[in-house]
Amino acid sequence: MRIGLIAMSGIRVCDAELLRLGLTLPGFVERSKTIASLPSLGLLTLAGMTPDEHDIRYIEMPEFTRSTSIPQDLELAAISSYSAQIGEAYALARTYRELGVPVVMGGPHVTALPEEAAGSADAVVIGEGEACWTEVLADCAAGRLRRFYGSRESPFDLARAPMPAFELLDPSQYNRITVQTSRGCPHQCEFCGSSVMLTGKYKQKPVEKVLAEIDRILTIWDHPFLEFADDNTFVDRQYWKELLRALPERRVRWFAETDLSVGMDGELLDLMRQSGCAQVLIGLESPTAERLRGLELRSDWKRRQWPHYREAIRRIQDHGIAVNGCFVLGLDGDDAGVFDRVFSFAEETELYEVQVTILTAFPGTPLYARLKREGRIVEDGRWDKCTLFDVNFRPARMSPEELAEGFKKLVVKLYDDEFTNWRRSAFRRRLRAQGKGKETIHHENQAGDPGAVSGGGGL
Ligand code: B12
Repeated sequence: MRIGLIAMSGIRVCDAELLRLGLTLPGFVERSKTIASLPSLGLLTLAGMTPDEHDIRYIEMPEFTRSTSIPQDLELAAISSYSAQIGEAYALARTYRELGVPVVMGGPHVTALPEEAAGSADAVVIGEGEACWTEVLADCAAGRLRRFYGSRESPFDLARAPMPAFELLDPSQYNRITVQTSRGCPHQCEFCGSSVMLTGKYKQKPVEKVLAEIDRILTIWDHPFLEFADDNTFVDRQYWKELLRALPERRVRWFAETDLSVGMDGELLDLMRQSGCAQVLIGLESPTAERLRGLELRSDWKRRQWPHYREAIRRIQDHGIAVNGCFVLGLDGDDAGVFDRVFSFAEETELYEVQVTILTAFPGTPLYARLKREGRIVEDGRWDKCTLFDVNFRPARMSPEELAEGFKKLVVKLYDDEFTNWRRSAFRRRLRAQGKGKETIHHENQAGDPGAVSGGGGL
């Protein structure tokens, strides 16, 4: 079969003023450019396990309207999308069906709402695609696609993970490549819409498989920048120490999303730095201890870490690894004072990078279920608002408008050129003071400018 693997790969913000600001604020623009060039690892992974008899094409679809030209000669359209672009993904699916091309859809959004997706697609894959992809292909070839495949309850064993087909990418179009080492996260935050949506079980890919993926990437890109696309990298420190010891000889630079506990392990931080870590994104969530209470479903781990926030950030940055501190605005205890508190925290801790997002109720999350019960979802079904920058719920101690306005003002202050440069030079100054200036680090591990913006990421 001729299969089109179609990634809905746009970056979305509905709020027109925020969009306008995003286009002018340098800090915002730089980061958008960096992250917008990530390929769909989900589809590349499925491509990697597609039998050779099929002809596969990887297609990026940053936007779709009725006038967008699309490849017509497909025998199966396999579409991947997150919530924000799902409306366009459904419209694309319906267009293909009108052309007589069968459509299969997958991803966290359709996993949460399979019936909704089945209104536009022939088949919907729930959960991890690897578990049923070959069955979908066989059924499609035989003309007997079922409406639903897979489930969240039948997890895929990552020891059987296929090699993603990185060779489908045009190397000149991608400045960073994703590698996944794990799925799920022990913290179980109420709002999380990441791979915890696909599988309830935390699991890791064997180290040798991860290294094999990096080696494959190195056959295509000379100096790749890797983004570990885990919900929470470094949960298993022994696993990571083993992996990191094998990285320096591969001379890659990399970025990961994690929690604050890395800051407490000096050996891990040394290994991270020596192996090319440029930046870590850390879900700090709130500058206020009390806001962290009840954030996680199982324990109050982040609340208990709060007294160590400042020290951990300092220790990580003192290792030459930039911290991208991530805050969620609009948590139930947040009032209009939260915006100044986030700004002051960033200033006080000299965070190299700051990411602020608005609390977002993604369908399928415990947060969505609770807010729905409490009658606090605004315009239910407006999935295009699931951007992390638009307000799709009624905050407890502010109006939706106050949250949106306060957020925009904070964004302007945080990404202001002067403040951004001040934070970055503070980071470099501290490193120089310790004799770990740019040249030293560059010489040590070819990692280049520590924490440079191209090393950033997130979302
Ligand atoms: C890389 C990334 C991106 C890349 C995406 C590249 C791409 N086209 O996939 C870019 C930068 C473009 C991006 C954009 C956005 N992102 Co993003 N992104 C990520 C990130 C960091 C990693 C995702 C990843 O690679 N996962 C690993 C792969 C293997 O998993 P997967 O894609 O889910 O695929 C598996 C299954 O879902 C399934 N599957 C998926 N697709 C299909 C299709 C078929 C046919 C089948 C059978 C199976 C299948 O099988 C796969 C293998 O098991 C995550 C955060 C994280 N740490 O996970 C956020 C994340 C996915 N992004 C998020 C968001 C909000 C956005 C944006 C809205 C941001 C914005 N304001 O623009 C946009 C959304 C655009 C859209 N299409 O809707 C949210 C999504 C939440 C949700 N449930 O919708 C996440 C979870 C981050 C968060 N903080 O909440 N993102």
